[in-house]
Parts: sequence; C-alpha cells; structure tokens
Amino acid sequence: MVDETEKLASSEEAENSLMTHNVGGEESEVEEGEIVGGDSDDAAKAMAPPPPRHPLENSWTFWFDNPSAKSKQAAWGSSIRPIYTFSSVEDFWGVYNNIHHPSKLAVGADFHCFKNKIEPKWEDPICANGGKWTVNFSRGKSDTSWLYTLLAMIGEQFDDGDEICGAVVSVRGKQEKIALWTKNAANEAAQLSIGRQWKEFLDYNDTIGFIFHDDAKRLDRAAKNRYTV
Ligand code: MGP
Repeated sequence: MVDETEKLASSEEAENSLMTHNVGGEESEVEEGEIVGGDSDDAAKAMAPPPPRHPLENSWTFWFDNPSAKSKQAAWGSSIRPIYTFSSVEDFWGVYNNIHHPSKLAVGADFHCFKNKIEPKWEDPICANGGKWTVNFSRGKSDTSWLYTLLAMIGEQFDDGDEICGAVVSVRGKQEKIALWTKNAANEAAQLSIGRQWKEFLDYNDTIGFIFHDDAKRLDRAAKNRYTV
C-alpha cells in the first residue's frame, strides 16, 4: 500500500504524471528573440488567448449518492445524481480540487467517476454484463488511492482501458472501499490484466477479488469472487 502518511501528490506533479508530455515546462523557457520583462510583456500577457486545454481521451462524469437522501423505502439508486462532466485535464483538477475527498465524506456516501453516458448501475446496458474489482481500506485511508485510481483511468493508463466503465469509492462505518467497474466480466484475460495493473498503480499488495454483477444481482452478499489477483 502507498504509505498512509504520504501527502497527496501536488496538483502540478500529478498533472505532469497524467500527461504524456511536459505541461508548462518548455513553455516557460525563453525563446530565441523573445523580449523578456517590461510593461509591454504584461500587456501582451493580458491580451494573450487562454492557455490550451489538454483534452482527455474520454469524457467522465462524477456522480454522488448522498447518504442523507437515501431512504430505506426508496428504490436503490434513486438518490444517485450526476454532478459534473469533464473532458480535459484542467477541468478534472478544477473539480477535484473543489470536492471533498473520501476521508471527508459522510458515512454511507458513494462517489462515482464513470465514463460519460455510462450510469453507475448494474442496469446500465454497458455495465450489465460486467463486474468489479474491489480494494478495501480502513476509515480515512483511501484518499491517495482514490486519486491514483482516477488518474490511471482518465489518463488511460490501463492496457485494457476500453473495458473500464468507471470507479466508485464507498464510505462505510468501519471502512472505505474503491471498486473498479468493467464491461465484459467473462473476458477473463482483460479483467486479470486490469486487476494486476490497478494493484501496481496503487502499490497494493493484498489479494483483490472480482465479482460479476450478475452474481451480485442473483446472490447479493453471497456472491463469490470469480477471479483474484
Ligand atoms: P453495494 O452498495 O454494492 O454493496 O450493494 P455494499 O457497499 O457492500 O453494501 P452497503 O449496504 O454497505 O451499501 C448493496 C446493495 O445495494 C445490493 O445488495 C443491492 O441490493 C443494491 N445495489 C447495489 N448496486 C451497485 C446496485 C445496482 O447497480 N442496481 C441495483 N438495482 N441495486 C444495487
């Protein structure tokens, strides 16, 4: 596991690791013939177009299930709401830096980040034949792994990234857990590759298990892991 005392990577450091090229590095160097300093420089900056955004391969949506809105009577999922869709690195940091991280969320909360147009539900047609890998943490200890999971997904770090639907962090009384949802549970090779790579990205050494949504639907908590890595 990542050292729990380790501070979250700074936005800039993590942004550079997400991007395949150096964000801002070379741009700040003085070009041949460039005039440096002086008021005209400030004026030119003020008139310059905004810096380009760095597009992500996919658009992603954050969804939130507010525990205080959940009711035992209501159908499961009726309080899950999409809160923000982003499709650039800059927009990701804009929202990530302005939302609570798992350790600050209330018990019962579920916070999802799914590819745009995929709903974080078994019933979604793209999720329907899928499943999920789950990693467990004690309370307050999942923040860094949640960030690394988001960066690995949106930065398309998985060899089988097309298989990924999204991730959800769930805050419960004694634990927090992060689940990575995938599309075709029966594709064992792809699931094993995703599970192994995810553990590497998180520096997670315990065994993790993969449950088919179909088993969870039929068997609820009696559903068993179909794969482990
Ligand atoms: P869960 O939230 O995935 O498990 O499912 P958890 O977090 O171990 O349980 P919790 O009680 O701590 O929240 C819990 C239950 O929610 C399941 O047994 C289902 O009844 C229901 N449920 C969960 N999901 C992800 C779905 C879903 O996608 N669709 C439907 N219809 N029900 C779901």
